[in-house]
Amino acid sequence: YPTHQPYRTGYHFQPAKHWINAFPAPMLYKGVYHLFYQYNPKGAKWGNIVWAHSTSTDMINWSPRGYGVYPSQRSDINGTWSGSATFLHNGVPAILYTGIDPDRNQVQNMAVPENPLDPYLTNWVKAHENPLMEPTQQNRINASSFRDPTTAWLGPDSTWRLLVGSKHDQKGLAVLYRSKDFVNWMKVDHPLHSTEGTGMWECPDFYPVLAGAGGTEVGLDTSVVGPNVKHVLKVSLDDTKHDHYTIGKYDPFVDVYTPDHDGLADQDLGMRYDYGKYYASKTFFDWGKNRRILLGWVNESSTEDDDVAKGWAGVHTIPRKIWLDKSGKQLVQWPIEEVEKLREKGVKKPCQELKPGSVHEVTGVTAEQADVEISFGKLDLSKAEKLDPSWTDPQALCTRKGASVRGALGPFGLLVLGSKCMQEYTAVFFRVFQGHDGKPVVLMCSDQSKSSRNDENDKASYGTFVDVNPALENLSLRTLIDHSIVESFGAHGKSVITARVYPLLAIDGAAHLYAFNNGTQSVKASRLSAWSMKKARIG
Ligand code: DQQ
Repeated sequence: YPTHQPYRTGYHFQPAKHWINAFPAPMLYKGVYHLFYQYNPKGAKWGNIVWAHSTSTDMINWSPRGYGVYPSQRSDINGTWSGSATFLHNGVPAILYTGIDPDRNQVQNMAVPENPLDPYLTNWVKAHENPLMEPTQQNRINASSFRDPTTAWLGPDSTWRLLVGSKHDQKGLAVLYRSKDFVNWMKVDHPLHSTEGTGMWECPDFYPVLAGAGGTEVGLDTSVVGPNVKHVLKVSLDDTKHDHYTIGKYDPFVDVYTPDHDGLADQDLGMRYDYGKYYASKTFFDWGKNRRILLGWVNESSTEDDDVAKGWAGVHTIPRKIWLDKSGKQLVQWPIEEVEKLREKGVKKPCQELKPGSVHEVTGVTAEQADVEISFGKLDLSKAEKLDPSWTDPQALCTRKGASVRGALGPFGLLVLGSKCMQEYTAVFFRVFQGHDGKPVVLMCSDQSKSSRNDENDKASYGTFVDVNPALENLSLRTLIDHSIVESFGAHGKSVITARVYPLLAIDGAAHLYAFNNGTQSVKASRLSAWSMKKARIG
């Protein structure tokens, strides 16, 4: 593989080479965090899937541990696909995962640690009862759409429950199973949830969140239920490659999950964790710090030929803490605090006015490997552009109104991975409109259209509306920049957009960072802090 690798990350996890996707069975065990990942040991395209394994004590620096689960028995001989870990009553984790059998059917298997005293969980032993769940004539399960078992949770009847992703025609399904002993699993007649027209549900995730008055960031173990608890159901839509979630009420006595919003629930795909490139995510409860952690996979936006040439594909986002917003209507995500240990040399700018049409370089940090926080002062909404009622699709709006299209209140934000003369840059910004009811509408965009002079890359723009009122509070943006990945958090993590970019000029120490305002109204950058980021150990 080429020695010149301008797109390899400095602090986002990726293995030394080859293809990765999805992070099954994350967990904290005996003080050690475990990261497994779907891995092709033979190349930079998907295939030959095994579980590679790395461990960490901070989820930022990782040590490779060989393979955790790999094809070795009849029920997984053609692949060991995604799955989850569950802590059993003895405190030892069991992994449930999808195996591809000799007939290429998808079946569910179990593996347990060979030595529970080993904090690194180096070797896994497969259950001789495998497969534990399989498609049969009676259960009418689609044998090529039956995968990715969730972490199991315990019901009030001391029985385990779990979900397996599936579909029936185009109806996405979260198939529900129950077991008393974790080995014998019975399919329940009704799925926990299903939605017409959504296609295959990969990597389902189902977990409780605390709905405290005023909001709380405390995470919950997967089996917790109670009056102050809501549940999140996330599914990864194979047809669109996006992770969608709903928040709702789960009744453990009848095993029914009801999403909160009324009306067209059946067609409503719910919200997204991330409005950029982000897929096959998974959460786990970190009992060490009482938080729920979200891990996600970000695929390349380059061509397959480019991936093969550079010898690798796929990176891991910085793990995010995830919790229920105080509105109770959406989740909030924030990079784990441990990433801040990588911050080194930093710059802090005092309150600065960004005049219409201005671009301000932020110097003094390594712009291709940085963490940036900027906050904009309260805005006078009487100056905002009116939102056309037909502009309901934020991604289409970001595509139509990119960073170079002048507005009134915005576009303002950051230009990252920019070249010296601005032939290349990725723009992450806000644009504020006045809605038809007079209320503010905040659009957040990540505009990749100028990110590289190489037009072979997918340079689609991404966007989302942000639930914040910038007349009443500052509008904040944090962006983690790492060579070819740009992770942006709007309004303290209410909206997240991740992008992959491949500049030709803004590499190898030649990347620049700017704050900009391309609106007709001045805005105040009330705070701007930026840090160079140290390299993490990510092998
Ligand atoms: N791909 C895996 C599946 C999962 C999907 C196979 C997510 O288990 O459904 O690598 O990328």
